Formats: sequence, structure tokens, C-alpha cells
Amino acid sequence: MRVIKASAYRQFQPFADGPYRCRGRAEEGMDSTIVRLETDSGAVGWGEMAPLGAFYSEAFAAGARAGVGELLPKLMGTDPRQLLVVNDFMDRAMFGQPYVKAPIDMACWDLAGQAAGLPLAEFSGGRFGSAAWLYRSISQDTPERMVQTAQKYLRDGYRRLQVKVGDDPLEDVARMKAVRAAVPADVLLVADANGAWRVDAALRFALAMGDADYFLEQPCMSLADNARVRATVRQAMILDESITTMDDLLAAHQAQILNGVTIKLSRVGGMTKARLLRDVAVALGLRVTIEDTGGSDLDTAATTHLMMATPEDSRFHTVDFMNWVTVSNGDGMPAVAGGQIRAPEAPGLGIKVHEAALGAPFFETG
Ligand code: 0XW
Ligand code: MG
Repeated sequence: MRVIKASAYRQFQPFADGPYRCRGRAEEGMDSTIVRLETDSGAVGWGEMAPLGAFYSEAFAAGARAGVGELLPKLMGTDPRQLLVVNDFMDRAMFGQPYVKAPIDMACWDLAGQAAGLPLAEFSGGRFGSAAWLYRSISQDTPERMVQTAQKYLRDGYRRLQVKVGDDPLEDVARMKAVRAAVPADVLLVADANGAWRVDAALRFALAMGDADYFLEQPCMSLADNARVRATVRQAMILDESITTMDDLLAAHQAQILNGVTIKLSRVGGMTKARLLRDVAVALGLRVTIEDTGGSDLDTAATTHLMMATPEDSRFHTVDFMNWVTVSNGDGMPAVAGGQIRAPEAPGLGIKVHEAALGAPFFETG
């Protein structure tokens, strides 16, 4: 099987619940890059990558579009089923830029799963259980409005909430305490600072929160700063933004900072690299969240498959981005129920893409 044609599309995906605010910035939606690979066997594979604006990570949408335009012509003639070979080739052809490679790698996984006749959960090692927990993120706002959002998500069936902090620590305490007081004790809460605090702010927040029941996610950006926070905070700590490579994961584990890790496909370079990090995190006894920066059905299918292929004891939770935005890019994701998500049963990603709705590609080769 050889790739003979590649196209890339742009899809704007407005947030269903209004602008999403974290690290003091707001975005109206996701500017998604969608890759389509066609092979000499007639099989078609799809991949997606959608950054959160340009401020959240190194990824930015115009960079993704330029990057896939640079890489896709070089991939003509390669066998998409040989995932490690494809990744090695991409890493030699382009230094870094993991978010550019993520949607291409995803489209190769889609083709490899289809060729094997297996959904990606099974193809990547096996489906553990039938569903994975989801969290919903509560965008930074006044405590009152954040409580309203929390209550809406509980009415929708979600049982895990991520409260965006990383702002003035005492205002963040008011946000967390308001949400904690408004939801049942068994609703799992995460305070996610997205690395925005300095150590003093993280410590003020943690001290004022006392023994409240919550997980702390990425209080500061650097390993050294998070280690200083860890020394004082008793709550379990998850790292997200600062874990990009295997070195990052091992160093954080060695520093005894970590209870869990959030693996975003576009930050680490796609499903192939995410799977390796996931397997090592599981072996280290950590809790794992598989997610991404954004997207719709295609991206959600990919993260759900990898989450389902993670042993249940090691899972933290994942996201249903397809329900965060008002546009879909394909059919096949089972409906979310009871705050849990299931992966498609059809081979590959299992998503039938709404090709016509994507409009004309911004790039084509082959
Ligand atoms: C909640 N997210 C997955 C959505 C945005 O991409 C940021 C990210 C996070 O971890 O904050
Ligand atoms: Mg996070």
C-alpha cells in the first residue's frame, strides 16, 4: 500500500458554550487542519489537528497549514501502515514541529487500522472495558458563572470537571471553592493552571485550598518550579504542558512530581509517539489522560481509541471535543452517555467524514 495523493482542509469549529478562556486569553473556536491520504489500493485515511489559538501551545493553525504543505509531497509513495517508518521519515524530513506531524500520523493510523480490519482501539493493543470517563473544562470566569457552567455540565451527565485557574491565586481559590461547594462530593475536580502560575502564586492557592479534594494540574510551566510546588502540596499532581518528550516524562517521574500525565496528541507529535509515552506512563504506575488541544469527530475518535486501549486502572480521563464545538466533521462517534465516551467499532478511526462539508482543500499533492 502506497500513498498516492494527499489533501488538506481547513475547518473552523466555533465553541458551543461561547468563548473559551484560559491563561487570560479567549478563543471563539478551533481552526482545524484536516489531512486526507489516498492510497493506491483506493483506501482513504483521515487525520486532524486543531490548536487553541496561537497562545496555548507552540502549535498555531497557519503553522500547521504551512507544515503539512511542506511534508505531504515528501510522503508520496510511502507505506502508511508502517507507522514507525513514517514517523522516522517525518522526523528526518522536518525538525520538531510535532503538531504538523500529528494529523499526518493520525491519517496513517486510520489507514493501518482499516488495512488490518480493526478499530484503532483493538489495533493499538486492545479495548479495555467499554467506556472511558470524560471531563468538561470550565473556562475562567466569575465564580458565579463558573458554578452555573459546572451545574450545566452535571445536568448533561458529566461527573468530572476541570476548573481553569492560573490567574490571581486568591480569585482562583474563590473559583475552586465555589465550584467545590456547588457540586456533589463524588464529582472529581481538577484545578488546571495550564502552567500559568509562578511558584509563589501556586503555593498561595494550594495553602488557601487546604485539604479540599481536587487534583492539581500543571501549576507552573517548568519542571523545577513544579517540583518546588510539589514539595508543599499534598494533592495529587498531573503534568500536561511540560511533558512533550520521553525525557520530560522520565525526568518528572524521577523528581517524584507526578501522579498522572496528560498526553496531547498534537503536542507530542501524534498517536505513535503518544502511544509510546502512554505505555511508559502506565509502566511507571501513573494515571494517563489521552487528549489533544482541540478538533471535532476525527480528533475525538483518535483520542478515544488510545484511551480505550489504556488499562482501566491506569486511566484518568479524556475529552469529547466533538461536543465542545458546533460543527462535526464526520459520523461514527457513539453518543456520550453518563459522562462517559466509547470508541467507534468500525475499522481505523471509524469515522465517515463529511467530505463535501469540508469544502475545497487548501492544499493538494500527488
Ligand atoms: C482543556 N484543553 C484540552 C482544551 C484546550 O486545548 C486547553 C486544554 C487544557 O488542558 O487546558
Ligand atoms: Mg491541562
